Amino acid sequence: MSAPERLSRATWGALPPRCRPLVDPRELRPRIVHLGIGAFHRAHQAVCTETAEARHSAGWGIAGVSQRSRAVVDALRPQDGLYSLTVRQPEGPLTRVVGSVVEVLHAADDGARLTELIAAPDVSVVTTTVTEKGYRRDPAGGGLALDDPQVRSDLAGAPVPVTVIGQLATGLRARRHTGAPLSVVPCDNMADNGRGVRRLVLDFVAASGWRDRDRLLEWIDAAVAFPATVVDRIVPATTAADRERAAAQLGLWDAGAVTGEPFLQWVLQDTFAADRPRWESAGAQLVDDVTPYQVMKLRLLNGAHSLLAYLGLAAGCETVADVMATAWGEPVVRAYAAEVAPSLTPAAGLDVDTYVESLLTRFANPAVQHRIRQIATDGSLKIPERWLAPLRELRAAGAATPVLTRALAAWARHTRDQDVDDPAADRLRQAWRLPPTDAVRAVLGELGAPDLADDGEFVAEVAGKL
Ligand code: CS2
Repeated sequence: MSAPERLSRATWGALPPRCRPLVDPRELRPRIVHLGIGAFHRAHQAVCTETAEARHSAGWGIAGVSQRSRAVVDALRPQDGLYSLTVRQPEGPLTRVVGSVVEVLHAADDGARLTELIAAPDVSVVTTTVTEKGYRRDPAGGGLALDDPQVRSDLAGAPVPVTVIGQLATGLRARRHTGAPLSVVPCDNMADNGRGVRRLVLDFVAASGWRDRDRLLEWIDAAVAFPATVVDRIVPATTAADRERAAAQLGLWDAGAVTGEPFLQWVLQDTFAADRPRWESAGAQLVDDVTPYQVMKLRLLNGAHSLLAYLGLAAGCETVADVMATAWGEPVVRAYAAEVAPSLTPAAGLDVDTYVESLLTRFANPAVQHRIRQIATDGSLKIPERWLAPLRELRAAGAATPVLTRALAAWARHTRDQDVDDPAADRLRQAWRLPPTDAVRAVLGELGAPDLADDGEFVAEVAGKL
């Protein structure tokens, strides 16, 4: 059999009707710039944007920017931004093409176009999914890491900014001349992500040598909103087998295929500065305060994910569903949730028990094939969001935290025994040259948690569980 043709605007007419996009991409134009066009964006915000557009045609297309990988550009650009999403339902996969991405850029290669787009009045939303490490925060204070080499190089006036915050600041600087308001919408797993990213952008501008920096700071304050969001959909990294399966459904080759679980949640703080797609018609919730949703998602879903990942790797498991199929998988999630639940922010309409039950079902879905190695990456940046906040609050309230302590021990052991994929990998490896208790103190220090690292009793407790 000859290889199938590549998916693109020239070939999509050949798709079976069930696989067609909900919108005609020729009727869209870039009105959203998305920084970080990885699998998560394509399986989440891009899908909600497409659904909203299908219901209220207003031309909402996405210009997606890859930060590092040229592979994403090489996959999507020849396909005119088209790609397929396969929803991994337990009863069988469902594949269709998504039509909302209309332009694909590479941050370093297409820097001028990126700035032009962020400045364009027709663009009124910038969304981001660049992972925790993409923001280059100082782990101790949460401000911009001014000593980070790439931040330094951007601040020194690199012709094309390589950091996301540098790109945003440069784009806003150009936009100020149009006066058009903008909403910057971070979609990463960080508590208070709107305020956090706003601070980083302001830090960057303040530290820049730009002559117009004071006027720019004032304008950002007046015209740029940074709504906080909670995003949720489990999106495993795409494999070669996934691409083969997608091609079999589509009858066309799709180098940009992504997959995801059936569940999707998007909660947004309703503080937009300018026009946006009517995402609520695609199921998004617009609320005054995302905090209760954010805390619940980060501490329960992401926190349990990390716990399953580190315990599961030690036990030789491969996927989340494998861990859930062990005798201890479900009980450990239940024990973790029971311990963390008192630290959640109560809110009308949020039911912790129902949430935990739905997590257990989602984690156990064998069709999802979510590799725990993927979840275990970047632990030094994920753990503070997921475990340390509840740990501190619970300890301050005098509650016992045996599961969280065990979780930290599992992560610490992982940094000792496994090949760690983490920006702090070198320092974590070095730490294990010390005797175990000192090593635990050192790795806790890498989490930006001197309070815990200096607490001898706590360090001994974690070391005792290694
Ligand atoms: C996971 C998340 O990789 C990880 O760290 O915990 O990507 C998780 O799958 C998503 O946040 C689900 O919405």
